[in-house]
Amino acid sequence: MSVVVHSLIGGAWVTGSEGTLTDTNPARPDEVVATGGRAGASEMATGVRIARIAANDWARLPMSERGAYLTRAAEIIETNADAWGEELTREEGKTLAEGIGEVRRAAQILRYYGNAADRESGTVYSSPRSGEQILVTRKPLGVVGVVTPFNFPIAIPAWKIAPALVYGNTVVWKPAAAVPLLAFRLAQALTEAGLPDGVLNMILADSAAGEALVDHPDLDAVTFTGSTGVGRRIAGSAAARGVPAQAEMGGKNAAIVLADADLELAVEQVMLGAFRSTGQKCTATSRLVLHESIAEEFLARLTVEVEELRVGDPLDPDVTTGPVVSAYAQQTIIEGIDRAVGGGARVVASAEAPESGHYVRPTVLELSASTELWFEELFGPVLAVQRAATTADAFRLANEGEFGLSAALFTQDLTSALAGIDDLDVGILHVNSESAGADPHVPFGGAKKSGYGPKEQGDAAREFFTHTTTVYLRGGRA
Ligand code: UN1
Repeated sequence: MSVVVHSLIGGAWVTGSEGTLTDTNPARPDEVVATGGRAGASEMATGVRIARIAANDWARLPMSERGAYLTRAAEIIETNADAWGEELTREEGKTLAEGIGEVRRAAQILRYYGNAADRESGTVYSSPRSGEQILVTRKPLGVVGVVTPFNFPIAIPAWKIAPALVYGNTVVWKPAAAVPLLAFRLAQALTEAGLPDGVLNMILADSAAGEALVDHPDLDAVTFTGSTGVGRRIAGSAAARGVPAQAEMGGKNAAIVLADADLELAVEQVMLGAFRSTGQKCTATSRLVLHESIAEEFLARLTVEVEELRVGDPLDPDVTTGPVVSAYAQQTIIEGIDRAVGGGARVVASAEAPESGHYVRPTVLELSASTELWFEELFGPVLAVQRAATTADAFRLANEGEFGLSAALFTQDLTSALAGIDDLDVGILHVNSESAGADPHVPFGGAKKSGYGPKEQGDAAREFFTHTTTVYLRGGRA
């Protein structure tokens, strides 16, 4: 039951002109989940032109009316959560519970931005002159290019597109080539919600056409989530044209378990952080720093849990861990594990995985020094461990490397928690919970080289998707 998907350009469903797109199931690579036409650079240019035409009327609608489209789309998404969640699982590979959960999360994100008009949308300052007030009002940027990754096929698009739209921008969106079906579903939901033609243009294309989009001279801003290399290139291209860019890139997120931690809780949360979604989250736990006094016991408990992981078809409700997204990802991750083992890493634990399908054995590796696996993001179910003699040492190990997206600190001691808040150089810190997860109303994004430009979500999204006009307002001669 393969679905035919289309791009959305100017309110019309369009079959891309650059050949065929085939969306397969990473658990069963010969199963086709969706097919359609692949678009190219010329469709990107058309999308930008149409988004520009639509921008003026859209920006002039009251924010509450723009938000109402998002709220209606949220209802449509929620109604279809089970069916679309299953489709998500079939094209991306996360478990069915996570697939359905992600679709619901997208609805929640749309609902949050749907209510943006109920929240503060500018600031009033007092003036040093009588008879005057100073207002800071917010205005849309114009046309925004949106480029999204495979690993959250509907939630990440929702958290970029919803704020872009509600703050009055029009959008040209290139979803990841691996997940066209959920992109089509989100575009369908917004279209069925009555979104005016041309406000959202969703173009199914490969990365070459994506480059044509992000380099397009008529975009007013670009927002991207994905690999570090691509993010930096997009940021450079946007900077050269003088337009803002937001890039959410790599992570190598540490869980730090201190001597006094609740080990049962920490093991449970590290398992979730490292292996849910098969480790394919930029916020996944890929490093583990253990205080040496609890390291043996922690690894023994962790090993029991890892060996109980059930890797297989993510539609099977007993399965805990699905495939990775592609044969290429599978090969890259396995090579990363092999290189670490070749370099002396000790295999602490691993789980069985099926032969056919893009599976990787979930693996925990202990390193004796900060070697490649401590720094390189593999984006799979691989956890690198080191031990630390002191809390300060643990924080130092966690801070190594160029990334600083999220961390999880396990301690019951308030002094240590406060020290972690001060010393851990990350954009998101979880104290006694796993490193992944994000609520729509609070800032999301990384420190160091994990993020470029303003953060996402909540008020941070408003910062990125608007510019301000400072108004010195007087009634006339004072
Ligand atoms: C989450 O942790 O639930 O690409 C969200 C990613 C992140 C989103 C993580 N931008 O994995």
